[in-house]
Amino acid sequence: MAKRALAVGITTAAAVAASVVHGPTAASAQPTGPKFVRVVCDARNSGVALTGCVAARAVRVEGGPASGVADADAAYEQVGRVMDFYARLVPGGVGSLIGAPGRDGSPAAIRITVRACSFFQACPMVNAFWSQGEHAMFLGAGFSRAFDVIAHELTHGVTAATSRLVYSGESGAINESMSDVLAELAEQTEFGLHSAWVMGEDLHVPGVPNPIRDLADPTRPLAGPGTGQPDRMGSPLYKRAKACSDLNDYCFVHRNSGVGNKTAYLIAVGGTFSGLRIVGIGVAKASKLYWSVENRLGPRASYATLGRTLLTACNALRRDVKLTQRFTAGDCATVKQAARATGIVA
Ligand SMILES: [Ca+2]
Ligand SMILES: [Zn+2]
Repeated sequence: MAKRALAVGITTAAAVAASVVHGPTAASAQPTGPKFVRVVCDARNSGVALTGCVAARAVRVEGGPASGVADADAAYEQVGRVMDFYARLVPGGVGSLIGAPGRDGSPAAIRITVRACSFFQACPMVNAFWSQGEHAMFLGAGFSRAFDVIAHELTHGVTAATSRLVYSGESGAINESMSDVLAELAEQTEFGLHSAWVMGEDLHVPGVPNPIRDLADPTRPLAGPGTGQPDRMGSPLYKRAKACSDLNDYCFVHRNSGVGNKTAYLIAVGGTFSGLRIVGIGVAKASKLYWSVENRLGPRASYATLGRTLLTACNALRRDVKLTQRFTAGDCATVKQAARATGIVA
């Protein structure tokens, strides 16, 4: 169990089961006031059931005083910054999309349990995951420090309420990639370019690779020999299996996400890859592009679908005259070159 967690990075089967069973929440109408409230609970590494993080049991609630629990206060701040990022992309943000619906039009709750342990892993839990069924994030001890990990988990909530990418096979790899890509775009938007396109660089938890994944060069074997990710279709690192289950990480979703990650890196930053020279469109435009893609993809998308959708989304953004940074033909040429370089567009 622990081995799987280390090999695959930041999510668990529990999160998947919850999102598949319960599905996304319909957005609730919230005409005024804040669109979400944060509710932070502390499981103190005690292995409590992963339910019931409500205000009465919380160590910190929206607008309330700091808890004094470092993990709880860090998570509160980090989730706020992730929500800020999404509020830049979509009017009103994503609180009503991913949060537990409040009563009588009160704001949706984003529930975060820190120092959490699950039935699937020992305490302290060396992982983090999102449960769409609970509208809640669960962070093992120390995981609150990593903004990109928190943004990754919260983006699973966004994905479950938008594209609903099935967490298995190629659509599962794209689901994972959307979490990495939007997390990294969020981190660079909120904190600048310090993080160099890697996931989990602020994690200092024994047994967890630092970083966990590299979007600029997914092929780096960060968790030990043989753990590199494919950076293009046709890579020998792309892993396939006949049947997908939790035993093979749902057909290697954390492995094959490398193709999507590399594509996004080339789109945003650029570089020379597969003999093609690509001029990046930057973090701001890439964020708009991936938000649009997240809303255009369907549950069974393949990498070929992602390639087509990136082009469609870019061309639609070109026609959007309200954008402060207009998309150009050159931007969409970049998107196409990047997608060709990783082989998701012919
Ligand atoms: Ca990062
Ligand atoms: Zn994930």
